[in-house]
Amino acid sequence: MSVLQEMAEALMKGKAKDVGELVEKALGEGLEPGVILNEGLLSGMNVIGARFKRNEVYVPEVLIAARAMKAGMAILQPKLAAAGVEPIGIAVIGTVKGDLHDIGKNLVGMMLEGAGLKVVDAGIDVAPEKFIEVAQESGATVIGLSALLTTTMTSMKAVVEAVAASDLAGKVKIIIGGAPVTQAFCDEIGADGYAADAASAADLAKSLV
Ligand code: B1M
Repeated sequence: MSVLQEMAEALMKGKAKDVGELVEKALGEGLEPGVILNEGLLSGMNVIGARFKRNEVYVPEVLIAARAMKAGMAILQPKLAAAGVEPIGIAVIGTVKGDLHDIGKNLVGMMLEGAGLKVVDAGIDVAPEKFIEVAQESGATVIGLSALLTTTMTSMKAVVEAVAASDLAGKVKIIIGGAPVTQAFCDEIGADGYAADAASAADLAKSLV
């Protein structure tokens, strides 16, 4: 098995220490940082994402795989930057105003990172103007909104309207999700996309950037 296959396997099993060591080994073998990212780390994360969508693995497995991904990225990130490998996009994510639920939002953030985006986490209970401020500061190409309460879903509409009225209009795509959110609601408020789960959110963001 190649070092990259070993890395992908270790990531899928959530073996963070092994993933870190295998990234070091791959770099030692002279592999390009971009190749290590795409064919090692992201390849493993893509498999986890697909299995999660098919309900073959659950939230804990995704979280430990994401932790292993982070361990690998901690070593790889400076090499990627030095090699001029850019993230495919920048995503600001947050749970909307009035809503404190963050487990799903965090999972979405990890999957977006796993898909090759830089993720800026705006946190929970985030007001529309805060989303705009963080998106402007970070040069975001995607804003990801999470809501778990029927009462806070309406805050998503406020963000869509605030973005449309700002200088970000036409420059960022807004994606939404969370247990009570639906495609019909997405269409109603004019967001750019809805995803039912974290892996689908990563696919959606990739297709939009
Ligand atoms: Co809350 N809560 N909660 N809660 N809570 C729910 C959501 C609820 C359904 C429970 C129930 O009554 N059966 C209910 C909402 C009812 C409704 O409005 N329809 C509810 C309520 C009412 C409340 C309070 C109002 C309770 C109270 O105080 N009376 C209160 C509200 C506080 C507030 O936010 N202002 C409250 C508080 C809390 C805790 C603080 C105790 C805790 C949150 C802890 C935390 O997040 N750090 C909590 C929890 C844990 C839950 C449940 C049990 C679990 C939510 C969760 O984390 N799921 C939940 C009931 C349930 O779902 N069984 C419930 C796991 C997570 C991985 O899934 O977040 O759905 P989820 O994310 C998924 C997808 O939805 C999607 O991807 C994720 C992974 O696949 N997704 C996106 C999420 N965001 C996305 C964004 C995207 C794309 C996909 O694009 C950007």
